[in-house]
Amino acid sequence: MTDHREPSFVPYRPPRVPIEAGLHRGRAFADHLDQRRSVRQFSPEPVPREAIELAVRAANTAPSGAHHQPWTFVAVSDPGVKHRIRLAAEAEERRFYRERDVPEWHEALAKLGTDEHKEYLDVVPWLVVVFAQKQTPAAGRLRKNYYVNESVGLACGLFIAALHTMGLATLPHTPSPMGFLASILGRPPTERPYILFPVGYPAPDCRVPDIARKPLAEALIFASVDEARQ
Ligand code: IYR
Repeated sequence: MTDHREPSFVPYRPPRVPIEAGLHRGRAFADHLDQRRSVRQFSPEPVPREAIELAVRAANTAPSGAHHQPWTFVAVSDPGVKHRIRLAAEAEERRFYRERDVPEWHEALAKLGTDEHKEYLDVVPWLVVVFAQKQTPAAGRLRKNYYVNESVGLACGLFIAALHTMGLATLPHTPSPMGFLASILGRPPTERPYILFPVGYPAPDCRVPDIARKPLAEALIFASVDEARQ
């Protein structure tokens, strides 16, 4: 027996933004995001819990497959838990940097100057670990989720943008494999670790790799009907 809920609709009347004002805002928003850099040197200065709540509120607005919102954000400030995460992440990273035979990958990372040392995992005031829910317990059963990677990725993008708006920095850190995060944080088997975000202010002497964004002309193509037909 299938349980189809009747769709229910409410009015949606966002304020109409005049085109010039919209472009002005769009430019300011793109310029603002263009100032963001991923950071690996953080200040130990505290960050209020509300900042984490606000960033996750923003993330939680992401569109998602069937509106299942298949994410869980786990925020950690306890120094003992952060340290356990650091030790486990560094163990995985040591294997990656020293033992994994993926020369092309290692070469691609050379410009970032990364290695297995992840001191920032101890230094930052918060670690936020995002989990992707393959399934979600609902009404006494496991509900299947759809487009989980896309949905959680969209939520993470909004999370990063919200942190940047608050003057906070982060880094999408993905030690591989990340199973240790599920056991340290006691997450159920329906969830898999997706990205580990250290969150804090950049250190006063923070430096970032000297790399540039690709030009818009490479990121955006206005396809013409003629080209599309060929
Ligand atoms: N997870 C490792 C390696 C790494 C992988 C990618 I792809 C990067 O863009 C950066 C680093 C680390 O954090 O060092």
